[in-house]
Amino acid sequence: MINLSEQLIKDIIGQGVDTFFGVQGGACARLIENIIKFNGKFIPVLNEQSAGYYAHGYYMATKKTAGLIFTTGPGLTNGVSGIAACYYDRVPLVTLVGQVPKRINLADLTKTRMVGFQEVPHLKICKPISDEVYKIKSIETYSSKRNKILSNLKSKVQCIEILDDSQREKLKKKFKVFKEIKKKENNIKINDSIKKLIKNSNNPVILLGAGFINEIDWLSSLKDLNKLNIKIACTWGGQKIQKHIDEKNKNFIGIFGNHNPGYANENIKQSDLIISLGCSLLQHQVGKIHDNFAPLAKIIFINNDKNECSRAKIQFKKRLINLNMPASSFVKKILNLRKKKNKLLKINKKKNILPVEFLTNLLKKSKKDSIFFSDAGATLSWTYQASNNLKNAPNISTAFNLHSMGYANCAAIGASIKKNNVYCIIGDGSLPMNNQELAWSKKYPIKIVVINNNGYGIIRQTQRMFYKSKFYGSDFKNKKSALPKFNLKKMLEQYEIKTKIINNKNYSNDLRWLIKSKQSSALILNIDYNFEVNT
Ligand SMILES: Cc1ncc(C[n+]2csc(CCOP(=O)(O)OP(=O)(O)O)c2C)c(N)n1
Repeated sequence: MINLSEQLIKDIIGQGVDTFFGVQGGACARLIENIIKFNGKFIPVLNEQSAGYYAHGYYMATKKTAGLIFTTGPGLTNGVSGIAACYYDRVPLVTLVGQVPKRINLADLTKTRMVGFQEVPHLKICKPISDEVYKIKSIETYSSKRNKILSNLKSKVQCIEILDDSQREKLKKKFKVFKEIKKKENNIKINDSIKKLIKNSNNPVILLGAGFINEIDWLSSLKDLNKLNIKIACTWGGQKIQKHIDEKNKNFIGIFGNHNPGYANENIKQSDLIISLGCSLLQHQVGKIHDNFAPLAKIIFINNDKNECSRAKIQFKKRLINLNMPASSFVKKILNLRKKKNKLLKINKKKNILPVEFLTNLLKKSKKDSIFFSDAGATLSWTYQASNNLKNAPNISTAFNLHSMGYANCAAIGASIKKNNVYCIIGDGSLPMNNQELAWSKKYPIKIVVINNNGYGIIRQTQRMFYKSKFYGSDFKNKKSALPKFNLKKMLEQYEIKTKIINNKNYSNDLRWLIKSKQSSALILNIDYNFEVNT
């Protein structure tokens, strides 16, 4: 008979979760042995923090859940940011963490800090950043949780702690083959007042978010929405719809949000009805003051998560109607409602600064089906502004909600395990955060663009606005608190990444070189220290 750790891994791999990221350790070595035994893949990352970012990128590129494997104590505590990145973006994930054996797993019981070596309360730490947490301390506990764990693999962020001695427990009888239970279709009715709002509004805008594109049938919903003849904008999390927009489609007005000044935001300001499909309408989308977002509009808020529905109601009060249902069911019920023509606004296009112009060209010229990951700070906003310059830009992902530095190079490598032409766009401030992972870029090639403005550009922008330009800890020259100097080119070349530096606007040859490169390559774009993101 097999033991419990073998059963757990066999079950998870059996459900198609066959790729795991993590770092070795005494309490998880057995789990890793079993991953290999059952033909899964274990990719040993170099710092647990990046494991969740790899899994995030892997999911963004493939829509497949990955697993994380951590040892007790520092293994798990290091891994927290990566788990959080997945949790806040609803990227399904299963984290497996070892724990000391039962007889010394006593810190909780004795109300002391630690009894076993590296005994840390993993589940207490992970509970707020997971949909579900489980302590597996016997065959019985696994047996009672097994259906739930396996049913949730494709949709939830789960953390499973398994005690060292339970991993070794031998099964006395075989588990039954797991069968997934199908969820019931949601059948909420759309009442007449909602239909009337849609029929009679003069200037409606549909907003599509990550929740919309996470639904299986989102492409057919998008086709249906085009028949409605209503303007469509997307959030950063819904950016993937851009690739599916016809060049001639006038209804698509671009990406909206706090860092995306332009056409979509202007239209939303004047709209009298917002139909939000799978968006969260959180601060980075609507700003800090809810009354200022689409001030003239009623809001129909469609979301799969009932807690998000109640939260949005509290924030937008009377003018928001919430419906807890999938976007696709809502779309089916409102087809053929609108005959009115759209009012399209005219606005003057702003001139692009160098990073936005460069990134626009990169997105435009990159090969079809390229996948982009952008990191944090001004670099991220400029990436989205570049994508907003194009009608059908390629897919761009980021750690949308956690916004963690050092995400994009890890996520890009995670995606490169299965896909070609994967790009990482990252600031010079963020590259050092997880640069050790670049060691993997030899096996899993990525194309890197470093936007170099000598430090943390977006932080200096905040410091300029609110702290009288004291750039403590955000550049390399402040006398009282400067960042330590490092050499970007050498950092990249240390990992055998071919690297070129761009100092001016004549970058077209270098851009072509990056797009064509087969092995990992990088361009460092040196830009003005003072460039800002206009909001
Ligand atoms: C892990 C983490 N630490 C700190 C921050 C706060 N933060 C946001 S952007 C940023 C600076 C990013 O600098 P860089 O990557 O060079 O981008 P730039 O703004 O210069 O384009 C900092 C420190 C963060 N988002 N994530």
